[in-house]
Amino acid sequence: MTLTDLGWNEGFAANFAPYQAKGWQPGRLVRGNRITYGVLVAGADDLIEVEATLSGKVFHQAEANSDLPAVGDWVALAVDATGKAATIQACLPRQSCLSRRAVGDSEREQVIAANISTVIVVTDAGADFNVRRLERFFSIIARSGAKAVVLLNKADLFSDTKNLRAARTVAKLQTAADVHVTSAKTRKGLALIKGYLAPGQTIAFIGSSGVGKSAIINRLLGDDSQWTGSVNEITGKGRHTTTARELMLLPGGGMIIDNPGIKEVQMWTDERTLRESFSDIARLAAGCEFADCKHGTDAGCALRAALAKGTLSPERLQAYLDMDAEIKQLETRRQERKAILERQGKLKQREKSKEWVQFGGEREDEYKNAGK
Ligand SMILES: Nc1nc2c(ncn2[C@@H]2O[C@H](COP(=O)(O)OP(=O)(O)OP(=O)(O)O)[C@@H](O)[C@H]2O)c(=O)[nH]1
Ligand SMILES: [Mg+2]
Ligand SMILES: [Zn+2]
Repeated sequence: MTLTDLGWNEGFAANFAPYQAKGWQPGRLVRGNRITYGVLVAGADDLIEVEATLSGKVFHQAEANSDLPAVGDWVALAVDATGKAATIQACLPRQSCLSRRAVGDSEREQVIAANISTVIVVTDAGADFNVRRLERFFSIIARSGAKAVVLLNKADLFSDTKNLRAARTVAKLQTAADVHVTSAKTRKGLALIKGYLAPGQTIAFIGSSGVGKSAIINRLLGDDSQWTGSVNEITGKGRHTTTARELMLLPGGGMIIDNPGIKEVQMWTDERTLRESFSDIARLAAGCEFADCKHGTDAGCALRAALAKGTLSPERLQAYLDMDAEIKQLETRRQERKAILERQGKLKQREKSKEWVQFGGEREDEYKNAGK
């Protein structure tokens, strides 16, 4: 396999040119924990994974968490003379990026995966099914630049009618999304996922914990032992919960990023993406008889007509009507965030240098040497 199989293209190559001149190597980040990172680079005859650390410069220049390298990023690596130690010297501009608000730190953006072509949201027709959550997912996916796909997994647990009804609801929520009914257990629908996996393409899987993201991925990886292995090997009970994000290359080409389940319903979003997620209704509302129609009891309301026809669901209409309140909330949060950032402004530099010492001061030297 080559860098092209990993998704390398002309755009990345153009941005890499100045780093090439420094003798650095391009690589794609496959896992990372902020201390060490796994990066795939071109070896003598195949891709090889090297362990890399972050250069002091990249760390210092990051103004937010989202500026730090994330899984899926293309980076410039300085490999030392031994060929073993590598430092990440720069992160190439992302061609797409899926991000949300960080858990427990609601005001900071967290990158879920970079440079992805497709985002697969896994849910089921049962208790996990939640229209509002799906709308949130659609809005962060719309902002990411990737294609949205929804899997109604665990189809074996529900009736065909129930699966199909859920699928239709999703299709109405987001007409641009592909919707499939799947079962990791019976393999139903799994062959369709391969259609999103051309060489160089990257799929990110997201969805609540326990919906079957890893089970589906294990099937695609051809690792059937993992199906029964969903029982925790150490305690012998419970299931294996994904704790780290990881990019995996599939034997037949294409890449998959598994993610820990998203437990937080509220995600980072902004007014623009929120409005975009309702653009179909906004267009419909343009057909209301009165320009200031409240879509309640007003005569000639196009939305109520659509509701009556069944082409618009009551949940989606309500979400649309709640949108202004939600935008107001977003604005309040944004202002709070600004105030916090300003207050922290003075402390920031001091904290950074403190953090950097904990990080390991020797890296600065590595960076300097590598840069020569
Ligand atoms: N019946 C049935 N069970 C499934 C299916 N897919 C997954 N499961 C089971 O659901 C449980 C959770 O599956 P995982 O693949 O670990 O879920 P996950 O989405 O990766 O969860 P996190 O890693 O916590 O985010 C496991 O016990 C699986 O065996 C399915 O299609 N049908
Ligand atoms: Mg998992
Ligand atoms: Zn109206």
